[in-house]
Amino acid sequence: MNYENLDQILNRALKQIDDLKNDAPMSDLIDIKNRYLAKKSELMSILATLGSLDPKQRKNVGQKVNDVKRQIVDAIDTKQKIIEKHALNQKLVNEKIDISLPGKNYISGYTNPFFIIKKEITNIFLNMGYEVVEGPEVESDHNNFELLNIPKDHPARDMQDSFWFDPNTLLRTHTSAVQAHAMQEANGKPLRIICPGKVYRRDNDDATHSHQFAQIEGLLIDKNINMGHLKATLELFLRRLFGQDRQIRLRSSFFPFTEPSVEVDISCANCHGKGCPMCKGSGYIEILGGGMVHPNVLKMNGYDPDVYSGFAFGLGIERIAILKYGIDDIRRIYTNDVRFLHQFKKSD
Ligand code: FA5
Repeated sequence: MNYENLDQILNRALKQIDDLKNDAPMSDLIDIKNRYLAKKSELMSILATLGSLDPKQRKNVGQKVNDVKRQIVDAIDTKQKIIEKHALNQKLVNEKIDISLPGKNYISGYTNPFFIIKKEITNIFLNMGYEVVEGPEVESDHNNFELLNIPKDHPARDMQDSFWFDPNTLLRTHTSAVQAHAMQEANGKPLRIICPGKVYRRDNDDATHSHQFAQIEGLLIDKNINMGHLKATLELFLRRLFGQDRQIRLRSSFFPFTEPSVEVDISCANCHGKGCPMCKGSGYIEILGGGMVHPNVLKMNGYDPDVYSGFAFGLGIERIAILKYGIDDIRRIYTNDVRFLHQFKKSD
């Protein structure tokens, strides 16, 4: 074996490595590496012939080949670092950030007034010792109407036309439907719950009506409960929500599941009961319905009406939001326009 050959290989390899420009693609360096160090390269084929040499020659040639190989490997490593460093510097120059440019102004969302009011109402009742209970939105006719003392063909059904799946299944028309579930689960024991949730009615959408809206039902059952408890509870609730100076007024009304039944009005924030355009001259604004749980409802749901009595009430969350924030159209609550939501930043 001729050492000159090996020197030639080394010189050629070092020159090719050296000639590579700093911005050369890494694949060019890999090509050189394959050319000189791959199994079938000239240098490696010499290694393969070592076995046929006599021992002395084998040792000398072996050392020389390894020496050439190490020098080529070192040169490739050094070049690789140079190419990588160059590429990184190039990247840093190209991706330089001009921090003097104005930033992007992202508009963040704000809590919808619906959720602000729902949370406020829920917290008021939680503080009064009520528990939050939920029920299904797809209900049976039995729970939505019959167990609430609204038998088939009762005219009160007309006020709450709904979306039916079949003659016995519908989207619930009010959260009062949760009453039956809760009472039967309580198994004749005292009960103090609120039930927030979506309800559905075939109402035409306008500024104050939506075909899908949300209610909160309240239900309290215990011994010796009377109208005074209902009035005091609602007064406390409405004053906490709207302010201590607000007066409430109970007007007699009708719901098949409460007897007596009431509509509850709150004194107008604008005129404090004197009468103004906002309250259409009456001084009061209607806010919710309620009453004493009808003995039939107690009986049908497992309570002895001679021992237990209770009150119930139901309110529309969106309507309360409209009143509290002076919103002109219920549909604004559903469309999530950022310009509308932006006004509720402080309440967030
Ligand atoms: C009821 O739904 C009774 N279940 C409430 C009740 C519960 C009475 C327990 C007695 C005892 P009413 O149909 O009035 O009642 O509806 C209650 C509230 O829901 C209304 O005061 C109003 O705020 C709201 N509401 C009714 N219809 C709509 C609608 N289409 N869009 C938005 N809110 C509505």
